[in-house]
Amino acid sequence: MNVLAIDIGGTKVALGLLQAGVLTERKQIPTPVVTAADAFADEILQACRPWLAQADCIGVSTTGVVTEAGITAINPVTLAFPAPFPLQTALQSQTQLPVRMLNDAQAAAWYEYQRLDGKYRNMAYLTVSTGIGGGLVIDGNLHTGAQNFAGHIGHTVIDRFGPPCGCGQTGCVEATASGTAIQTLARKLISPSVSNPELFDMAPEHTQAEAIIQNSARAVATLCANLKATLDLEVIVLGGGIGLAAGYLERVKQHLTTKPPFFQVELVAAQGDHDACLLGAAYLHTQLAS
Ligand code: BMX
Ligand code: ZN
Repeated sequence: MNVLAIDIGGTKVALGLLQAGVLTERKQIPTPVVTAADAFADEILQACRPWLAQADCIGVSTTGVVTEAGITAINPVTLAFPAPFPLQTALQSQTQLPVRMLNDAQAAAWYEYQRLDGKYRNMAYLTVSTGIGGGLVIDGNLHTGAQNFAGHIGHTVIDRFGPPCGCGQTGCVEATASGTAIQTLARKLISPSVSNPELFDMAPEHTQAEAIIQNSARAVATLCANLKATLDLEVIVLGGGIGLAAGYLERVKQHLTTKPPFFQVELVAAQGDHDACLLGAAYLHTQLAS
């Protein structure tokens, strides 16, 4: 079976064609800035038109909560869709192909769980990227909850005196530790034009750059400890542009070692690397029971 996989983020959309489970084509486009789902679907499909004829189905992973009505941002600052955004219906009617859609971190969690080959039954995938997202596998089942909201751990409050979050709360982990939060701090404290990759490059010789990254890693370690206490997980898989940046995982592990033993949990990098969510989108058709 050939799957057209689509991963929608706040700033970019990754597209891939998987043939017999292997990613044979991949490209990336900026997230279209349109308000109608039909126009959004059209722009995405234009970008992968040559692969479409070969696709038997479409799998979509997206930032935001996915319900039957469409996609709804929890943090509208990172995704400018009117909610609910009926993209699944739009893709279906423009292609006549079966379309499945899930939150990006939930899709990646299920993919990473399969890649762990049955070694664990209880795990979470945690993405530290534009936002902070999560997906949970409990007793071998993807846990999406009553409204598909389960796993939105970026919006658990870590510091009630912390920064305001786009979700409407104050002091969420996402507002403290995400790529967006890191960039905001770095631009305020170091230079108005510094990028996150530059910040990671300069960290070994720049105390303030290192402190900003450590501040994020410390918050993510606390999040991991909270997850361990809530769900008694065996492993947490870390992904996302920040999560996979050089030395980030090691910094989180270091902070986690300061927690009492029951709160510690194994931490590993996503095997799908930067494509965990894209591969998760394809897996919605091949591995996830409907
Ligand atoms: C936000 C939320 C989650 C998402 C997470 C990571 C929105 C638009 N998104 O917490 O649904 O999983 O960000 O998203 O509210 P990413 O775009 O950083 O990968
Ligand atoms: Zn929040």
